[in-house]
Amino acid sequence: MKKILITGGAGFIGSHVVRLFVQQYPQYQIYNLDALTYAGNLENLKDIENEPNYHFLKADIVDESVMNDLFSEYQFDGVVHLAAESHVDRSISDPLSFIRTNIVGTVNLLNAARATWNGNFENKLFYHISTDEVYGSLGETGLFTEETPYDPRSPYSSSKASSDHLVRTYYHTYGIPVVISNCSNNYGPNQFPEKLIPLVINNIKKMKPIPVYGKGENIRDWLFVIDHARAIDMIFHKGKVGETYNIGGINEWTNINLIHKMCEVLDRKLDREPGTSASLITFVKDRAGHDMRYAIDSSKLMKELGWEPSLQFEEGIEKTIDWYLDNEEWMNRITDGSYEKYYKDQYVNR
Ligand code: NAD
Ligand code: TDX
Repeated sequence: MKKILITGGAGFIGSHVVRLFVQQYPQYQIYNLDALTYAGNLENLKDIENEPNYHFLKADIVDESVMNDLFSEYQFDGVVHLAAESHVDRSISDPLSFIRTNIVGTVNLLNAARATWNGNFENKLFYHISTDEVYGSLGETGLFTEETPYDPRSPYSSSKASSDHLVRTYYHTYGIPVVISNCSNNYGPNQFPEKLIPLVINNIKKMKPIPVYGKGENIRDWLFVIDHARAIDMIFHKGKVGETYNIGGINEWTNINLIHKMCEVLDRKLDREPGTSASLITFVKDRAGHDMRYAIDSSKLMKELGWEPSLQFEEGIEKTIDWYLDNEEWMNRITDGSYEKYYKDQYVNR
């Protein structure tokens, strides 16, 4: 029986990965390890929390001795590592917490796996989940491939790039079986409303200004979160040890076009006059060091493992908007006092 540790499983992407693994692999024991920071929310997993193969461990990956103890107690065979500080704007105001969790936390997990596996790597795997932001920023043309040199520009992306390098180092130096994937921007249910898409939905619903950084011309490549979770499943089971796989949506949008698209859908769904939501668009000071364009070439993953996105964006964004409109209580519970303080510091007081 396989024991799989999934870190960060109470967060946005992690909750979809935990659900998929718990439901698809009843023969595995799934351990969701999460510190439950502001971004972690066990409500995201309510529907599967009583499954016999699901277990929750509240722990902080920055705590070295706790990581060693947990590995030695549970003897995990596989790790899917998603726990991270994930928001670029927060990394600009507080870089050190990103260094701690994303770099030190990842090394703590690698060390604990190394000590526990003790040179016996049969059927063992350390799978590190990363981002396309490690590659830096693209001009008008071209795509990030697995060979694109790293050029991170924010404290967040530097901390993720550093963790990617360390994971590869543990493969080359200590022989730990590792695999890495770098994915583009995700969207879908359960995403914390500090990120663009849920923030726009929430603000339109409440008739609050929609803050657009700079001119809104920056481009992101959006992928539905369940298609990312499906890719993670495939890479975990069929990926080649030591390899890296890029995952993307083949779906580039300028921020301003994406926001206009969402305004149209929300005017229709909320029965408002066309143009009501767009009137909330407010251009604000640009993000420091704002990367211009991300776009991913996923052809390696498509050719070698047979992955492709299952959802067209038109359908994915409708589904996502419906989910947020149907789950008002979820949004109200997480946009509490600490969210309001973050929001004011970010958009009102700056
Ligand atoms: P998220 O912020 O929604 O969730 C992160 C989770 O990690 C939370 O549950 C949080 O409680 C937990 N966590 C944070 N610090 C921890 C610590 N010290 N110890 C234990 N748990 C801790 O993030 P997300 O958007 O779901 O991203 C998950 C992973 O995917 C991250 O590694 C991120 O870099 C990567 N990624 C995200 C995207 C995206 O678009 N969101 C795209 C590509 C890659
Ligand atoms: O209020 C906003 N206004 C705005 O114009 C916010 C929150 C964002 N933006 C812009 C900045 C970006 O160009 O929208 C774009 C998307 O911003 P985010 O949702 O913050 O995502 P991004 O910075 O692209 O990073 C995301 O994708 C890669 C995730 O947060 C990362 O964890 C992931 O690695």
